[in-house]
Amino acid sequence: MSSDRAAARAPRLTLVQGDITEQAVDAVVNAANSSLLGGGGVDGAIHRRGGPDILAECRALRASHYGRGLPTGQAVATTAGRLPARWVIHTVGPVHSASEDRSDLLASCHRESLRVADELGARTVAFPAISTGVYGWPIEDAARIAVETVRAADTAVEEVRFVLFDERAYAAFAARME
Ligand code: AR6
Repeated sequence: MSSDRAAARAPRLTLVQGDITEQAVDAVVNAANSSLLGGGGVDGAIHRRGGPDILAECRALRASHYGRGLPTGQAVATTAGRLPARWVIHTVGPVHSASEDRSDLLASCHRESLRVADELGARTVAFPAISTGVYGWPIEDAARIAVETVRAADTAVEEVRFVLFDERAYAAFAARME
């Protein structure tokens, strides 16, 4: 199937301006880094609000499966601690590069997160604007990749909620979803 056509089981896309740690969904996606051991932005907020259980599970995943860290573009789940969600799906976005096209890796974050969501049986999944903070990806381009990839996904997830922190990011995603 071509990527610009909606998949047979494509999820409903919704948009919220707000904080991803406040979303009552089955799974929230974390814009993590390869270490899985926390950071700033979304990652910092999820670990702060979710509490120490998430970090403990991340450490266990490092020890059992990802001794060298979670590769960019992949995704892995933990429980969600005190967040009003059941799971956190940690994915590692690419750092934006002016000299190299890393769009496939950003698309992969969305595809892999939905694949993990399907493994978990999650039906509602909240995504932040992966790579658009510390990792420097221009918001309009990130919105294009995120919306196209999720629309083309073959998944049992029923709702994908994009949660955008500020007005500009919200506007970029809203424009793409029209
Ligand atoms: N809810 C929703 N969106 C948020 C929140 C929040 N609570 N906080 C920030 N954003 P970033 P990245 C927005 O930097 O670019 C971390 O240190 C933010 O405005 O969180 O993928 C990790 O450990 C931006 O639009 O993720 C990695 O080292 C978007 O979320 C690195 O940053 C993503 O910003 C990952 O960088």
